Amino acid sequence: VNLAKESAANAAVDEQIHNNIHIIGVGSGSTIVPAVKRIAEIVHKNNLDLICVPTSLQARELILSNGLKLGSLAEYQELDLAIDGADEVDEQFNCIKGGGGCQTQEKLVAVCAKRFIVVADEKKWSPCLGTKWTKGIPIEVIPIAYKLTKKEIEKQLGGEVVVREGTEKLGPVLTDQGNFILDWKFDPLKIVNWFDVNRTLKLVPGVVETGLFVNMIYKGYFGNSDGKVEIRT
Ligand code: DER
Repeated sequence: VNLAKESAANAAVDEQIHNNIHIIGVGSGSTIVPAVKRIAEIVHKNNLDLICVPTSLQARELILSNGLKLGSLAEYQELDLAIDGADEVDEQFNCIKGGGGCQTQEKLVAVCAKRFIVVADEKKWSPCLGTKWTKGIPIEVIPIAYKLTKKEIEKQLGGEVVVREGTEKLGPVLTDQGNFILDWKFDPLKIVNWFDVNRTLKLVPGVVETGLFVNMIYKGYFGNSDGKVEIRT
């Protein structure tokens, strides 16, 4: 059991899930696992009417295996809440997501939610993006464009772009949408404005979505290894 993740997840769910919440987005990763477990406990105990929209195949499985009602973005475009993990969050609430390669559906669900909240180990809280999460910004690109997007991003923003390779499968990782992922390794000290960086990335032809969640977080729940939770808004 990871007490930091579990305490963050429980604090968020206990505060956010009640009978006025009917449709929620469910994120991806490891911290969302205790969150969904806690949601299921509350839903089953209080017989709440809750529909869960997934952000990945993993989230879909989590929803089903916890006996929760599954919804889709095709049916619901206005969610009451979305809960997800994060790879790094800075003091301006700029956030890197996509460590698990699900940032495209995660961002779609997050923008549909009235409130987007993140649950994470306190270690994800950072003075400057790129100093805690050093694997780069995940960027989903269509497969035929992976070389030209790599070149264009490096030309416009510097740094180094690496295609994310599978571990137990040869070749590039495929996202739930069947695309590739580029990880853009940048110099943290050179970035002035993450909104501008994200806009530049999104305008590169072939880019589908970035793992930069700028100015999207309503509230963050950060758990410590002693089980204490820092809540930040
Ligand atoms: O890949 C993702 O976006 C995940 O949500 C990630 O940001 C958090 O994963 P973790 O809860 O396993 O740290």
